[in-house]
Amino acid sequence: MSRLRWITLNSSEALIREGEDVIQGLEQTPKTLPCRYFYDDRGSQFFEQICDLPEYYPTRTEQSILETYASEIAQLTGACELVELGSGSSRKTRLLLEAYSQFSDPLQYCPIDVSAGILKTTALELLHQYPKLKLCGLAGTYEQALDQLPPAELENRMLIFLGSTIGNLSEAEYQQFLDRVRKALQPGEFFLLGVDLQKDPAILEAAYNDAQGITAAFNLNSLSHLNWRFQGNFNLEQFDHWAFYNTTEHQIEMHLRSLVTQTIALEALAFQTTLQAGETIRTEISRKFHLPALVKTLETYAFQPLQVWTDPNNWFGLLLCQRQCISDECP
Ligand code: AVJ
Repeated sequence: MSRLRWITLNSSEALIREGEDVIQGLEQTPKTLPCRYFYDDRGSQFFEQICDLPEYYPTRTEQSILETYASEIAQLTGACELVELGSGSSRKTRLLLEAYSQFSDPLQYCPIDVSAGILKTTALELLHQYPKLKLCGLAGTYEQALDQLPPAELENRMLIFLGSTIGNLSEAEYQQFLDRVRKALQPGEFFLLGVDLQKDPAILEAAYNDAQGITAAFNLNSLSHLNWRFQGNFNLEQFDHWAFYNTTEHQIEMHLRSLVTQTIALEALAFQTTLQAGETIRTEISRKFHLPALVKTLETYAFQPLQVWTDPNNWFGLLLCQRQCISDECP
């Protein structure tokens, strides 16, 4: 029997809606773009480079927390199927796979990512590395994946969402997301969440304005992606990367600033809009969390935090939660 299964969730209906959210974002004031357009195959490669930058502390900090506590996490949950949202190269998840391979045979892992390219490369690598591993790769968005999660093959499962990607959601999207996760999981199942914490703005701003300009290239690449995908005419030389910490909202904002007044067309969407010189498109927010407030919110969505881990600087948090019963779910 094959150890690898693929599920592609990109329905044609979803593709149409994706184009619509580009238009919707560009019609707003200020203009915005959904940040998942960063993650085409090239963008995912840029992101991998970001993770290794000296200024970008989140990846290595979360990695160090996982190095210390992966086996404790596995002990707390016992054998379970691992489902990961936004798995990318699964580099941090390998620590969990190591820890769970002591309990689980077969070891069941479902990586989910919008970038089918990185998903495939990673899946093949992992199968080679872990002989006990059974993989079920899902190419699609978080919304699609959570709504259409295949039934668990093992008795228990843990949904993994690392890298503080939850910080990319606006307050409303964040609430909707937690509600979806609650519905996707059975009482007793686990949710492992990694979040970037509030800290000195200088450290935050450096992390999104690296000296080598990789974050800028990553930001600009979303325009190349739109050009390719929707026959756009963005000229990357007419835009600058701009990232800063918004202290009121506790979030990093990444923008692309138009250097000239220009009209942008996305031919495949029959859409055009004008950007003034100096006008920006906000391409990402990255919210920074306050642990006690986050714990309260999770509790209101029926997630009981079992354990919260941080690094010695308190820069990053990792929370293991268990889905509780609500109302009449449990006898
Ligand atoms: C891993 C998606 C959460 O917001 O820090 C890195 C993406 N953007 N540098 C983040 C990102 C700019 C990253 N996420």
